[in-house]
Amino acid sequence: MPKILTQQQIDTFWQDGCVFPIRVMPEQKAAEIRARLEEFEEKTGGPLKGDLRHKSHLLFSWLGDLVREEPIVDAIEDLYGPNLLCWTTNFFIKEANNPAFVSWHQDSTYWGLDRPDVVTAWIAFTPSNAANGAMGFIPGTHKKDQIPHRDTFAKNNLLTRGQEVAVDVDPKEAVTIELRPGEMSLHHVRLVHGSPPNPSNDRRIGFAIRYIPTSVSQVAGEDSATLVRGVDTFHHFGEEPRPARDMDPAFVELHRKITERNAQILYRGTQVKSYNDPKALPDRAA
Ligand SMILES: O=C(O)CCC(=O)C(=O)O
Repeated sequence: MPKILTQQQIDTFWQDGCVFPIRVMPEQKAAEIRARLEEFEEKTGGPLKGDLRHKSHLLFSWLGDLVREEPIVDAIEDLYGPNLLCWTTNFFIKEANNPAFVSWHQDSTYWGLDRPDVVTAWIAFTPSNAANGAMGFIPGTHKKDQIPHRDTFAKNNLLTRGQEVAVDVDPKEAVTIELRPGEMSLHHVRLVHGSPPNPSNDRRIGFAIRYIPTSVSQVAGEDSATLVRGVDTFHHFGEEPRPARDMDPAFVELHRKITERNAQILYRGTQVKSYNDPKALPDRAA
């Protein structure tokens, strides 16, 4: 018996590789989360940058809470069972009237995980729609194997390497994921997806939480993850603690070490050494 998704939503996920919209919090709560983010950005002089966009659930207690939020984790359990890790999180922030975009890609390309049992909960903190650069996907592409990608390092691409699938994608086949604040979409790690720039007058803010069952392992280096439900009898990942307050110096240091190691996995084979490397754009996401 599923915990929160309907059987139809579960079937849609496995058939299309994506299911949406799923409300996981009231709009008001999403607005409060946005306000907390923007309060921090105001205090620190501008949009969240570099490694602060990654694994941010280790820096901010309200994101540490979010990755464990019951409706979100219930939905993941409906797809991948009761023992779950949050492998990473990434902010995808597109500023107003900004050329930042995400090329067509499969998430699995550089993540180094041993099998494609990974699902992203993409939570909208603002509306995300055709007018402000919402994500789109090509239904059914998650059933393909790993597709070759080319790295472009294109200036405005939000992906670490500006990677894109090395095959033609017909944009007419794409489905746009329209979300209200507080709704989420769930997408499979092999799904071909991407998003255009945001020409609107407000920011588009999404927070991607990557979940895996505890049996998945990392094959490209040492790695850590956050247990969000059940038990981890595999111990493939180092265990990450939960922050009790924002920007706790001990967590800031731990986060620095973890994201540096994580960047080495994602950027392996390139000249880039960390998310804060000048060769990596400061707003690069995943
Ligand atoms: O936020 C976007 O537009 C793209 C997000 C994405 O590629 C992802 O979450 O894997």
